[in-house]
Amino acid sequence: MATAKSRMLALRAEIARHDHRYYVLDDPEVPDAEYDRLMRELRALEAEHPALVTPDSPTQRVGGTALREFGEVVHGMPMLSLDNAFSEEDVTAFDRRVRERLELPDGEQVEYNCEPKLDGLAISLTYVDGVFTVGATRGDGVKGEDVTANLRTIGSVPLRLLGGRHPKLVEVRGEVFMGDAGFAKMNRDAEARGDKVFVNPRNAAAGSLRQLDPSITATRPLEIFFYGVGSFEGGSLPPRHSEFLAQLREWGLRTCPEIRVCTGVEGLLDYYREIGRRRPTLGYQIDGVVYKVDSLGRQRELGFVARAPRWAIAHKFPAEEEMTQVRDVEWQVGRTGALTPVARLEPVFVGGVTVSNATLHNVDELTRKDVRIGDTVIVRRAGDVIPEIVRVILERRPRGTDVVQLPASCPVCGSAVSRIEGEAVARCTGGLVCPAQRKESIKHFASRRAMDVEGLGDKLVEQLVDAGIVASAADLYALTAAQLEGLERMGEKSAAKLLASIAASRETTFARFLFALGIPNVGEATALGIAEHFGTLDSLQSASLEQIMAVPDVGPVVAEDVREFFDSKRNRDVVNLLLAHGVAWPAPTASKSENQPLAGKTLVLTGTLPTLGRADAEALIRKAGGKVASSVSKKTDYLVAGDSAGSKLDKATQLGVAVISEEQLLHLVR
Ligand code: I6G
Repeated sequence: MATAKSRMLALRAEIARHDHRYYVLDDPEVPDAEYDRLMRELRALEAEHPALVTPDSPTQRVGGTALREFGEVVHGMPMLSLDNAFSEEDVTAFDRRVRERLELPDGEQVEYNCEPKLDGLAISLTYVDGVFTVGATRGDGVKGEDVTANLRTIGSVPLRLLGGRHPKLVEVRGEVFMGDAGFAKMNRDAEARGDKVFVNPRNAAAGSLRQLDPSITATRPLEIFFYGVGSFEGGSLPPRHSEFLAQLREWGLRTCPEIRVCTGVEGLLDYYREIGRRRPTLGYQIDGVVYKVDSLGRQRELGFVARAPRWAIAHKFPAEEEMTQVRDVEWQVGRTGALTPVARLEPVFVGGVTVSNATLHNVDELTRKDVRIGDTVIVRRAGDVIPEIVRVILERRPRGTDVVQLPASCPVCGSAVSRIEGEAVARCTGGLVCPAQRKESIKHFASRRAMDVEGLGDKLVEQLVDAGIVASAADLYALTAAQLEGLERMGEKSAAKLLASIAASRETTFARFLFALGIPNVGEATALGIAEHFGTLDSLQSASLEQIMAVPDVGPVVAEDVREFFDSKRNRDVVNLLLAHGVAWPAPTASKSENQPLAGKTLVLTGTLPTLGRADAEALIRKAGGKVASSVSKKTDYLVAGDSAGSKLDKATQLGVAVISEEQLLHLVR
C-alpha cells in the first residue's frame, strides 16, 4: 500500500510536470506514447486503490456528471472592469492622472506592465494550499458561475501549483480563450460532421466553457492566460506586478508571452503599435492592450474609482466589426470573367478606415449569407484584409426585400453568364470582348509583379479601353504620344514618361511574362515553376497536359488552364503580337550541373530548421538548381524536416519520400 501510494504520488507529479511542459511551455519532453503509459499506470493503480484517488490527480480532469445548471460563486474580491482608452490622447491623459495622483516630480516616468487584451472570457481560479478548488466566470463582477469542472479539463490549468511557497489561498485571474488554429480545426471538424459552426473564437470559447457537461468542454481546444490576483491569504506579494507574473509562471500558471515592462507614454504607445502590427500573427484574438502601473505599492496608493482601478487602462484597437446598411449589391467582372457580388454600403468607420464596399466573394457565399438590398449587416475589416459581411441581422430586415439573383447576362458586356455545375464561380462568357475583362487583364499585365509598367494606373487603363485605343495588352506597345496626350490629365511630359516605361517593360523574364498573361490559376509561384521547368515559351506551348503536370505543384486543374490558354487562337495572337513588339527575356542558361547539385530535384520544407529561415533555405535550394514545392507528392525527391514537422512528414513517410535534416541539406548543396 505504502509503495503504491508513493508510486501514485510520483506519477501524479511527473504527469503534472509533462502537462506543464506540453500545455504551458509548449515544449514537450516525452513523446505522447510515454505520457499515455504513465497515465495508464496511474489509472491502474487508482483502480486498485480507489481510496487513494485525490481531486488533484490528472486522472480526475474530466470527472463528474453533466450539471443541470451552474452553481453560483461569490468572488472574494469583486472582479472589476477596466477603463478604456481609444486614442493616444486618452493614454497621455491616463499617464498624466497617474503621475499627478502619485505626485511625481516633473520628468519622472512611470513603469507600466503591458500585455495584450485577449478577446476571451474573464475567469477566476482559487488555489487553497496549492490545490485548485474553485473556478468561476466573471459574471456581474460580484458573483459568477461555478465552472470548476470545466476549467479542470483545460490542460494548461494545473490542478496543483508547481514549486513551493504557496500561499494559504490565492485567487488568480485570467482569460480563457480559443486560439485561431484550434478554432479553425474545431469548426472544420464540426462542418465535416454537419454540425453548427461557431461565428468567432470568442463565442466558441464562451460556448465551450459554459457547457453543462464537462466531457464536452474537454474536447474543445481551450487555452488560458493568467494576468492578475484577487484574494490572497497567508503569503506575501512581491513589490511589482511583473514579479507577481513571474511568480505565476513558477507555479505553472501560463501567462501571455508578449508581456513587457515599458516606461512612460512613449513606451506604452510603442508597445501598442508593435502589438497592433503583430496582431494578425499572434495566433489568438485580441482587442487591445492593457497597461498597469508595475509597482504594487503605487497601485495601492492609486486605488479605484467606481468599478475600475485607477492604475490600469485598456487601450483598445479600432473596432473590427460594425453595423451598417446595404445600399445595393452589384456584380464586378474580373480578369477571368468571374462575377463577384459586391455590397455597396452606407459608409461606416471600421478597423480604422471608412468602408463603403464589402465583397461577398461568390454566388454561394451570397446565397449562404442571403444579403439583400436594405439589410442591416455586420461588416468586418481586420488588418489589411478586404472588408467582408459577417452576417445579416435578420431581425432588422425590412419587409418586401428580394433575394439577390445571379444575372443571366454580364452586367458589363451583356454576354451570357455561365456557371459550371458544382463550381462556386459564375463567369461572363464574353472573354476579351468584355471591356471589364479586358481592363482587368491589362491592369494585371501592367502590374508591378507582372510586367511592371510604371505609371500605368487603373484609371488610365480604364480610359484607354473606354476610348477604344487599347483592346489587349499587346496594344500598349503600339501606343503613340498623340494618343496619350488626348487623354484626361495627360500632358506631353507624362505621356513621354509613360511611353518610356512601357518600352522598358519589354525587357522581362519568362516567369514574369507568364504571370502577366493572366492564365487562370497561374500565380507568381506557379509561373516561376513553369518557367524554370520548360525554359522556353516554345516548349511550353507544345507541351502536353501530362508534361505540364510534371511541373512541381502543378496539378490537373492548373495544367488544363495552361493548355486551354495556349489552345485559344485569340490568346496565341496576343502572345505573338507581344513578341513581335519586342517583349523578350534572357534565354535559359545551359545547365551547370556541377554547380547545381540539386538540378532536377524537387524539395519540400517543413517544420523549423535549426539555423536556416524558410526564405534562406528556399534560396539555397534554388541556387543549387533545385525546385521548392509546397506539398509532398510522388514527385518530391526530398522532404527537409525541422522541429515540429507536421502532416508533411507523415505524408512523406507514407509515400516513401526521403526525409533529410538541415545538416544533410547543407551537405547535399555543398
Ligand atoms: O478584463 C481584463 C483583461 C485583462 C482585466 C485585466 C487584464 O489584464 C491583462 N486586468 C484587470 C486589473 C482587470 N481586468 C480588472
